[in-house]
Amino acid sequence: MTRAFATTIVLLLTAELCRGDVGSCGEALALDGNGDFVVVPGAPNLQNATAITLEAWIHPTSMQNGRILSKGDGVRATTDRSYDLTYRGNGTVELWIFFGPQGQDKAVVLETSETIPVGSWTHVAAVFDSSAGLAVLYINGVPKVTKSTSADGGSLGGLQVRQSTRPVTIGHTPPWNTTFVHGWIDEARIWSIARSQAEIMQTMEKELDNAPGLSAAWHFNGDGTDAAGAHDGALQGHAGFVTYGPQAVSYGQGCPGSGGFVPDLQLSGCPAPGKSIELTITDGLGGAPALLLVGQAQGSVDVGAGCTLLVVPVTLTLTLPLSGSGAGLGSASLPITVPSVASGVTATAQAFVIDPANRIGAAGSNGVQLDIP
Ligand SMILES: [Ca+2]
Ligand SMILES: [Ca+2]
Repeated sequence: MTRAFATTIVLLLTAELCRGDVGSCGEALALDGNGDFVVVPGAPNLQNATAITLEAWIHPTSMQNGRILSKGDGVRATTDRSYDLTYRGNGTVELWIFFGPQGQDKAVVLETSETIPVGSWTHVAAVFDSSAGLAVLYINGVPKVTKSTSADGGSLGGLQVRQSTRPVTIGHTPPWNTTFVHGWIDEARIWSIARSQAEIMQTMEKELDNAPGLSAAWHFNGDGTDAAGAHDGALQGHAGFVTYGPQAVSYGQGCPGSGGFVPDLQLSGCPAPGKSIELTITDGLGGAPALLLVGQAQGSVDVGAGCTLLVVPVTLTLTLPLSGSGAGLGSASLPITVPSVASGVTATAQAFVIDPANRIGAAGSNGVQLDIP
């Protein structure tokens, strides 16, 4: 498997580095299921009457009834409500949309038969399109429930989403204490358009700052800021943030070359199958070649002059030219798409920069270990 990973590294040397990691790696809103949520002041483009799309990633810690995205008082079909995207204590997902003025008993309810898992990420999306007369509930980009009629049997065509006076709330609908999400939410978005399945799938794993029809996008990367507009969220209770996904770890000691500089090796990105990572060497001798050693376990073999081989066994050696010139000014980056066949693999890497200032003819970097889930 490691040899397959190494071979694929060679094949993908020129792979484009893309950012598309939400749901695999990142930072998310963390809610403890009791009093924690985010509140966003209401605005017309958070409840567009004729077309709306709601999206979020949800990672329940335990399964209890939880409101992912809602706008309204959560009372009845006739009260001050626009919509609720929610899941039940049994894990089924529901979309409720309310139509017309308050007092009118007009709603559509979509409920999945399948359930979302505890302890892993699921993408949920809900679309209402008045002109098409359709409401669709998606799980991981796949339409699961589609309806063309409201609960009273009338057509959805031409209906208008009720304009609630309430804020948008993420992770809860106040004041109901049985609606707190216990888990993590990432990349919640509200659109003023009805997005297609293709559009949902194209962007579900990406962070979006701006796009036509995008009213709000909460990345939850350490705060409740809306990246798309002015709909910043305020954290309530003990709402906080969590970093999720696999992380590469640095280990061992490098050894110096020209000017006493020790090359540094770092891995950034999202080290999960199908995702993009980047290995970067810095602080080497500019203009010199670097040998990147790839292996499957940490090693500690004294190779002299204070240098240690940190990768054992070496299954692949790549040569990377360092840019720049002069001691400590050389750097190089290697973008890699992690292949799906690498799932479950441990990979290690170390760089040696060819450098006559060291008695063994090279300066060594620290090691990097990556455990691919
Ligand atoms: Ca995030
Ligand atoms: Ca709490």
